[in-house]
Amino acid sequence: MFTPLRLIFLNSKPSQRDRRFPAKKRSLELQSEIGTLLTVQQEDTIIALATPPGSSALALLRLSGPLSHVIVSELAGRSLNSGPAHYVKLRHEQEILDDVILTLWSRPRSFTGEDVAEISCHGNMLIVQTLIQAATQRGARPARPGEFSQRAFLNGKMDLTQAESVIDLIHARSERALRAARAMQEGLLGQQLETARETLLQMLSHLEAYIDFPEEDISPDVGQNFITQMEATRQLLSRLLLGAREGRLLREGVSVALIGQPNAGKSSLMNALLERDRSIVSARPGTTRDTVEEVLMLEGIQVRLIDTAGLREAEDEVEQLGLARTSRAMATADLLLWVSDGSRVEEALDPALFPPGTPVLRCYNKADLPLAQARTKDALAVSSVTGQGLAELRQALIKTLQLNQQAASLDAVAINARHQSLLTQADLALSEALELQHRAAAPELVSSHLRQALHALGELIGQVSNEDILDRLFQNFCLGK
Ligand SMILES: Nc1nc2c(ncn2[C@@H]2O[C@H](COP(=O)(O)OP(=O)(O)O)[C@@H](O)[C@H]2O)c(=O)[nH]1
Ligand SMILES: [Mg+2]
Repeated sequence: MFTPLRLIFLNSKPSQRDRRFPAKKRSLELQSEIGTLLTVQQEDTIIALATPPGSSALALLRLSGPLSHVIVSELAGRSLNSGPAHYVKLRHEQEILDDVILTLWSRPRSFTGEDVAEISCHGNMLIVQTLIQAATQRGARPARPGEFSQRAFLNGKMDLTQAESVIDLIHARSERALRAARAMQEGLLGQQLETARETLLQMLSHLEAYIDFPEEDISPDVGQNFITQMEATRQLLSRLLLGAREGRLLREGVSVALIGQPNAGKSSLMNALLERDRSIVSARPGTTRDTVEEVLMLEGIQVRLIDTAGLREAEDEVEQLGLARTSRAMATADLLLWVSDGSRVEEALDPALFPPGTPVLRCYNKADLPLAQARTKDALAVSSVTGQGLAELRQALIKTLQLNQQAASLDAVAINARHQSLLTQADLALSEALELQHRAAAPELVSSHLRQALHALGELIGQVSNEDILDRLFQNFCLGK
């Protein structure tokens, strides 16, 4: 649950030091200055289809805003308040639109914190469109993508990290990804950040109290206390940053480019790994001209397999374009899967072609045929035809890409790129504050870095932010969420 700073400060017991210094007063000023919560009253009533478009047994329409109960009451022909689900016939211009189940929530006890109505109708897009039309004629407007979650955030129903987890939850393609999204939804990241913010805010208020009353020197034990608290907070931030790799793996996955001579069996191997025919296989060299991408799930992580054109002198323009794409795929891949035809003596690839630092996994295909070339150590023998060696190849991919490595810390939440960048900013500012405190620098200098750290953390949970950034963030959501 989202805890506004206000509550934290009213609940925290004043310490000895608070009575000696006017830090308490300063801290109240600070939290209103730094932790201003955006409270934008939403006037509009919005409507959107929350289920995927198309024919289905049921479709769910969601309305949020001051008119939502009025609109559904008008369509139902009787006054409805919140309470158990209502089975009603909705009418528009004297005609029955559909018989539906209506569920109503009154503000502030709803997902968005506003009056909400959900219409569960038959899953026909004509019905859905007419219902949306009927609602817009009565004052609602179509919602923008992510607008329901944005309102939930603006009304203090969740912090920004929890709102972001809604997208993760919807797009999770594995149990591992679901678990991570749930942890974020539970507010695991927000709670830890709140702890860090609270510590920093208390330090900052003490420091600024000293600044306002310079006759009181900072005693050495208070200075040492600051150092301990800053170090503890830095440790917390470092632990959270450990979740960046897991977050990137879960959201972006990894990419593997299959490379090698034409006819080595790259396309066949890709199909065999995917267990379906995705890429065109042909005995004629140079068949694969474009890069073909498909996702293979390994350890709950999306592994994007990219089948490339063979690496050889291009004979025509199309093949040349294919080769340019191969180079691009190689440059961005997390791993190169080098496929050779073990049944033929073929020219080895020039390792100078490989981008430095990218791991290369080598395998000899066509192991069902007699071996014609000496295999390098560590290379795997596989056959796309018989399936020999494929299980080992999957294991080698998991191992080389470190897909089964659990997050290094138990409380590391799978953070996203936005979280990572702001956490890094906060950590940097804090390390500078710590350095200054060690040197017993002027409190003004320390406090300015503490402020920067606080600002970054506030932006992370959405306590300090501007509307543009928020709009952009929520636009990545789907409609009806
Ligand atoms: N015997 C045998 N033939 C294979 C195997 N893998 C691919 N081939 C054949 O090798 C030829 C080239 O395969 P393809 O996947 O198109 O190679 P690419 O050019 O590297 O993509 C085709 O005739 C495939 O049927 C294999 O494991 N065993
Ligand atoms: Mg091919």
